[in-house]
Amino acid sequence: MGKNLTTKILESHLVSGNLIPKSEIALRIDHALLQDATGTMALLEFMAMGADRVKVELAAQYIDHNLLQTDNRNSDDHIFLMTAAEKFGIYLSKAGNGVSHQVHLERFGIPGKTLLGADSHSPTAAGLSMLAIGAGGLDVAMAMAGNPFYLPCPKVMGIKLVGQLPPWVSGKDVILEMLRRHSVKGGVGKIIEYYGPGVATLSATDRATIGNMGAELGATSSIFPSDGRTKEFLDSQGRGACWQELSPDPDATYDEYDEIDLSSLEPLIACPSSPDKVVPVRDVAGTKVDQVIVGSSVNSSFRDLMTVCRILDGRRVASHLSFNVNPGSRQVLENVAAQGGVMMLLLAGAQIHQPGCLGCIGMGQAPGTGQVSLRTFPRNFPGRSGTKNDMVYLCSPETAAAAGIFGEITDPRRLGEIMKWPAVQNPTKYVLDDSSIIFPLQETENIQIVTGPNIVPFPDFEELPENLEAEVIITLGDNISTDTIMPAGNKVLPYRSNIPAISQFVFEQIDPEFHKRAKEKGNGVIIAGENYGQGSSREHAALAPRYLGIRVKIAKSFARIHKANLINFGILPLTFKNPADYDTIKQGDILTLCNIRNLISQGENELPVESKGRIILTVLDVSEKERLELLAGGTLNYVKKMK
Ligand code: MIC
Repeated sequence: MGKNLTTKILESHLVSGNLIPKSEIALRIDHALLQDATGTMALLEFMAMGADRVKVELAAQYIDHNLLQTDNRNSDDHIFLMTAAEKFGIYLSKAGNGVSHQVHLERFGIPGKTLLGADSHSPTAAGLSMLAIGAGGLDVAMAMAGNPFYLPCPKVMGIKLVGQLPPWVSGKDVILEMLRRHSVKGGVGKIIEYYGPGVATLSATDRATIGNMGAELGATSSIFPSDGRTKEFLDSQGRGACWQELSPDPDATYDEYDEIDLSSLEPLIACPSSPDKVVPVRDVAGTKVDQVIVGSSVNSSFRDLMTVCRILDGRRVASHLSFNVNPGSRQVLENVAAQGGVMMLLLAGAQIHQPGCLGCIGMGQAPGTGQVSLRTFPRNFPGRSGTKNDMVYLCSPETAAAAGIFGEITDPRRLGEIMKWPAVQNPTKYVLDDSSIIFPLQETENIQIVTGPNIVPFPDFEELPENLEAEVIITLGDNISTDTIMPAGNKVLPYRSNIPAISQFVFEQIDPEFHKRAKEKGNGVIIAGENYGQGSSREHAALAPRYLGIRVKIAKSFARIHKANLINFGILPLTFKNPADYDTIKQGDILTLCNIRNLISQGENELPVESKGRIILTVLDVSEKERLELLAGGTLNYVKKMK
């Protein structure tokens, strides 16, 4: 039986375990990726482990999220990151150099390597055939210190691509089609491998778009073969020597199958406020648009931006809307400029912002009340833009540009009536500029790490008690994202290195009293529905609730990264054995868990929870190692104990 590409890469990096879906495996990690919003905490954790030099082949710290310097806090964090990166042997990409995913693709990505990134969109590196996985900062810190990455072995979902995308349809429409078919939880526990004759029709950057938003399917990762198109991209970056061919065996098999005929796709759009509320653009055509943003975490490559430039060339955006461009990297901006694109955008009335995440993480660019915003971003969870009851749609650069011109949601194929399809290709040789990357030094003994007043030491957590009586602090529905649990945005992000301060914002959008209630009660429980904690990798969505006294979360199911983060900070991630029990628990109920240390250390999978005189059975689906971490009150405690 032939092997798929995922299995080949997993096998070549397997440190322990067997490739049996759901069983725990440990993988050797080649590259580590940190961004500033998660990197400060990850580096504090790295230091708390006593580590002094990164042990992966390459670690890169990007400054791309906290770009607004409204007071000392983001700047303090950035100085900390720069000095810590210098000390520990980490590449540092300065503010303004671009979004981690785009820059990593351009300057560092290597086919066949593994990457662990403290950002859920790390699988953008699928565009270069890397097996890239998003994880909490602590897991990335552990990997940087030389430990393998532990995860439940995923299934492999094979997506056969046939045909070729028609004009005005691009990579974003492929991943939106995946989300339309499989939903925000369709990829949980899976790596999505694209194969088949259609793959060769997609450029590395189109593949990167598809890989990036595999995170929205809940997938562990996504992967494409490494072929001539991969080589073409590496050659254009002056890095052709890194290329190697990688493909599944001709008779490879997959755990699950689906097929997309690229030629049958049409422009798609995700409606407010979930990436899987996907419909054809024509279904919502005519909706007035107030704001358009192209770029950020995804669809910020040269092809994406230059496509928009060519569409806008010689035209003006509708006078009532604001049209924004967030380049993925300085390199993208320089190359777009070299081909005249900047003038096309300026003359069309677009606003050009510095390369970075910006509005994608609510760092500015919030839409006005009741305004419709069309973005090429990866996610549109409620309130993520920074505006209450926001109406954010996700679409391709082509659809964004069409809305810019017509002032309303428009099927971009309508542009064919006024212009020729630009069919933009990535350059065969990019203008290269690494002036904003600080390379690691060998001699680092005299380097002092600067910890400004915004860097607050990591809190101490107690180990798990034998018996726990805890109150239900909140009950929630399905698909609660980490944006709801631990909001981002320019007000909250500067506290990512200050857990006491950031914890005041937990559930702020839906329950501003949550943090006070939780703190008052001492021990707390959160009850939730399916796919709890979908979205970002931010460990603060576990760390801050733990700081507020949350010891247990009982859900119908969990998203992968959030569940791992809960374990890392000693919160029990339990699921209902009988999902109907979810309806019997109300806010304010007192739940009792007896003898839990004993049960967990004995390897028990079912934990009884007493509620109102009744026993509810919950399931603890974790590995042996995770049991020890939970008992210790979290992974850091466990690591210290093992020393
Ligand atoms: C996101 O898109 O939500 C982010 C911002 O990139 C996050 C990381 C974070 O919260 O810092 C992610 O996806 O992991």
